[in-house]
Amino acid sequence: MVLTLMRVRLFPYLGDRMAGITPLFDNLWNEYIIWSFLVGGFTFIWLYHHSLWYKSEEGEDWDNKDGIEVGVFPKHYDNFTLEIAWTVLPFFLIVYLALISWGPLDAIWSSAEADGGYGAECAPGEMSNMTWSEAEGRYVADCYHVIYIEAYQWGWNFDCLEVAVPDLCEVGTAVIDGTPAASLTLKQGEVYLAAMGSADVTHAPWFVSWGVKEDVLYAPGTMDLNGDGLSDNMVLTENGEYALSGPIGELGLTTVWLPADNVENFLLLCTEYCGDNHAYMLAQINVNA
Ligand SMILES: [Cu+2]
Repeated sequence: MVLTLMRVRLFPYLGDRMAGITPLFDNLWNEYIIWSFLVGGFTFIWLYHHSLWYKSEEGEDWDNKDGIEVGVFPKHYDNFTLEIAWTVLPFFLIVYLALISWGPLDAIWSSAEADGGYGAECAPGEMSNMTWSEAEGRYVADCYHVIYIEAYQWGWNFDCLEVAVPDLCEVGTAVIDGTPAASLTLKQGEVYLAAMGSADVTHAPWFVSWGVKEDVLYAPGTMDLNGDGLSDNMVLTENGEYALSGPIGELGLTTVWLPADNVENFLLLCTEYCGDNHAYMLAQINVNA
């Protein structure tokens, strides 16, 4: 409880600095840092105190109560209470840290069921109106937009699916360090659920600024077996837009929440080693106002 208060008081600004679902992770990070300082400080003060305190001066006649002798193992002391203490106390600390780590993990995992506090899928033209909920410690929204991301060796294809308003989602190309790459432009204050499939091996997009990563697995629907010139994961609707050809789970797609909270441009990198050009498998993400 004290630490929770410390965390809130000492690092209130850190929570807002990073984006998306990361305030949860920022708080966790801060708490880990505090514990690292406490445990590290205690250990090193103890170590240096004992190293400096329990030493004899040069030429001093010292009382060799440990019977220290070159080549002989020093006399062994045993303090059962101390041993129990330094076994049990760190054990409680580790259990406690494991428990608080559960919260953010749960926030990620719940995304697969699309129940992350962002309501239902937006109707055509409807806006997410994403806001920060102090009570829940996370972003909440009225609704979310579904987009599609296909990974391949070695690049990314984006599709805005039925998010027809160009402001809300636009796919293009960018030149990154002289190399052409795909770009995805989203709108600030909107929440997106990306359904993702790989055309070959496992990839993992890392939305660098948002601190969000998720695996993308091979999905058979990334191929064009029905010969309509499209990845089988998508169908052409009457409005001339593409839609997913089935429920996300049935297509074998993974999902990730993308809450676009700041106006910024940043890179999307692959973080699952996927072959020779893995390091150059990037894309540009733009968030416009
Ligand atoms: Cu990759």
